[in-house]
Amino acid sequence: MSKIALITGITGQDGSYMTEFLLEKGYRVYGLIRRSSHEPTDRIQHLLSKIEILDGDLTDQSSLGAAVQTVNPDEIYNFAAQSFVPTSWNQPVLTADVTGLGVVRLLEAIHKYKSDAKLYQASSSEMFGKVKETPQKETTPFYPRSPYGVAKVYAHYITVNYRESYNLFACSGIAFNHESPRRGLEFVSRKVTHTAAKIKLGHTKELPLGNLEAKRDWGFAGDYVEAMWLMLQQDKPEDFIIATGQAHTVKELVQIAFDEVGLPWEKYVRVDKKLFRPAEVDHLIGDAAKAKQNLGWQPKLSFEEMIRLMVHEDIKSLSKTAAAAPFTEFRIR
Ligand code: NAP
Ligand code: G4F
Repeated sequence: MSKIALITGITGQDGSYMTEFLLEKGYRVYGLIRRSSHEPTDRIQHLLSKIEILDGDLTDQSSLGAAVQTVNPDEIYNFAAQSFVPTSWNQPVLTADVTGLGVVRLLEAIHKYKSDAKLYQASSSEMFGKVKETPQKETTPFYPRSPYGVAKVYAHYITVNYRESYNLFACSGIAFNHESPRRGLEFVSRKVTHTAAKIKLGHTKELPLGNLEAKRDWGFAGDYVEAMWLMLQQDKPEDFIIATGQAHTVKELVQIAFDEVGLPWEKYVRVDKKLFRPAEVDHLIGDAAKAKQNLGWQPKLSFEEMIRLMVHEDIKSLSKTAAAAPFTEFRIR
């Protein structure tokens, strides 16, 4: 019998990679999608005929209860969140509601309707914020630096609490930044690769950025979903760091992307103070020794390979779009 998985945030980056991963393993996959006035399924268009979609929202208790009852899942992957850190200063209450309280709503639904389902909660290295220890481990204390980070700390501890209170198989992956050609355009990796590709194709002339000195431990989303799945295949629920163990600055990211398009980055990058954050997370680097030892997991794609791949994919897709429908500037002229 096929296992059944319910994925929240299935339209996002991780949701799309996890769907592919689980379908390959023979799972029946259900995805929860919130109501939208437009079609949000571009990342999973190629998978729609193989999965089932339910309406639901992390801010709505009844829709989560109904989804868990309808699907009766063996495994639940909770990727849904307001996941962009700068937005969390503009919309702190919404971020707390979706990214924080949304998790207790989901835990309540599981506790009530399917208490033997296994839950993966998408915790974040952003919880370490102003870091207390380097590299960060499962035991490193949290010091979040954004409303998003604070909401994720709540989500993390409420997951631990439901595990300890009700014996749920609920665990968190404390994932460090992970990227891919499907990454949202607002995150720095994709902003850089997409804009470098646009500059190469002559569609734009500059790349405004914030703090070039911030360091992150960037991995590939396609590698990270395997670690998340492995966590739910263990005998007991535990939390794990998911990271590469290597950190790079935003400037290094820029240098690789512009090297891939064969252009000098200094000519195009403009530092814009408006893109600096009210409180920055300067340096994140994870120690994934526990995941390596207990799950037998390790990342495969290197940072440099991933950035070059992202640039390549951006050039490919931008060239296709341009060929299909010339840019407005063209048509006006
Ligand atoms: P993402 O691309 O931003 O996807 C977020 C998903 O959440 C989208 O499918 C979005 O739906 C959905 N969503 C937002 N608000 C919702 C609501 N109220 N109800 C239901 N669904 C809602 O994020 P990602 O990069 O895949 O990350 C997945 C998860 O891992 C997130 O929880 C994120 O915070 C966490 N995380 C990510 C990283 C990383 O580096 N990528 C690292 C650590 C932790 P729409 O398509 O309708 O917007
Ligand atoms: O790509 P970012 O926006 O990712 P950030 O803030 O680290 O958050 C991501 O990773 C977290 C895991 O630690 C996730 F939980 C979260 O959901 C999200 O996926 O920014 C990375 C760094 C920051 O230090 C930022 O200040 O890049 C710096 N940066 C410099 N210029 C910029 C820019 N970030 C963005 N988004 N845009 C810029 O122009």
